[in-house]
Amino acid sequence: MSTWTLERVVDELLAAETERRDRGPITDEFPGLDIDLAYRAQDALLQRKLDAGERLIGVKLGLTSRAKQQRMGIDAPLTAWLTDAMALPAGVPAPLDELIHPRVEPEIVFVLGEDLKGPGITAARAMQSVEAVYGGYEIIDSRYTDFRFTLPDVIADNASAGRYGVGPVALAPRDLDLPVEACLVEVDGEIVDTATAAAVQGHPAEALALAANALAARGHGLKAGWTVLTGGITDAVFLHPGSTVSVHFSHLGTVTVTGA
Ligand code: OOG
Ligand code: MG
Repeated sequence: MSTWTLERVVDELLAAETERRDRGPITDEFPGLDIDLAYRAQDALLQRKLDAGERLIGVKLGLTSRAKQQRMGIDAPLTAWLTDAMALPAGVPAPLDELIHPRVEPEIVFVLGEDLKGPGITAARAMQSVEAVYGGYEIIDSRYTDFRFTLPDVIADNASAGRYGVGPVALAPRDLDLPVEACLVEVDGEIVDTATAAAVQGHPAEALALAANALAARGHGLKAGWTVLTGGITDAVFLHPGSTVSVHFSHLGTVTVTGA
């Protein structure tokens, strides 16, 4: 067996994604994969996608709510990259034949009107850079079997990023009391979870500030026009063929995705 290198981490994760197969945690075989190296792998994986023609369109946060942290057994938030290939337009079914074991989670989504770069960004400052707030969902699709991973594993795996979609309503930050914005998750007509956006770090703007500061430490900034997924508000639900997940937000409308 060849030795583990950063490039091999990227090769194996990309192969799992394109061949639609899950695998054991890389840290089981490569304990030297620490958080720093994992972020370098995440950046290298992004670069491969950009080289293949995808466009960088934003960032996502992971594990920003207690519900997500408890489910995954990791209590530290992380950041990852969004490309245009991940965006699922409204009404387009989720392509289950391209995914491994997709799960859907509700998210507050920001679109930035100006650049935002740490360090020292507060939630209030972060919110000034937000042009529009949407209710959305993310389809996570870990490349690891049973979504079992350590923090470096999930960082290298671009935080399980799969697809995402945004709802029909865009509001300016001042037109919304974001922490009390409620969401209700429904699977085929059955309500399976409810929460308010305060579940995300007390306020999703805290998650945006966290991303700006964490990315700055690695030399990156967020750009005007970028989309930011602030992290799952509730636990994620599996998306099965023919099944529909709807997320109803109190002011941000309803967003729906069906597994095809
Ligand atoms: C890790 C990705 C988490 C979120 O919103 O918390 C994430 C996972 O749960 O597989 O996207
Ligand atoms: Mg998410």
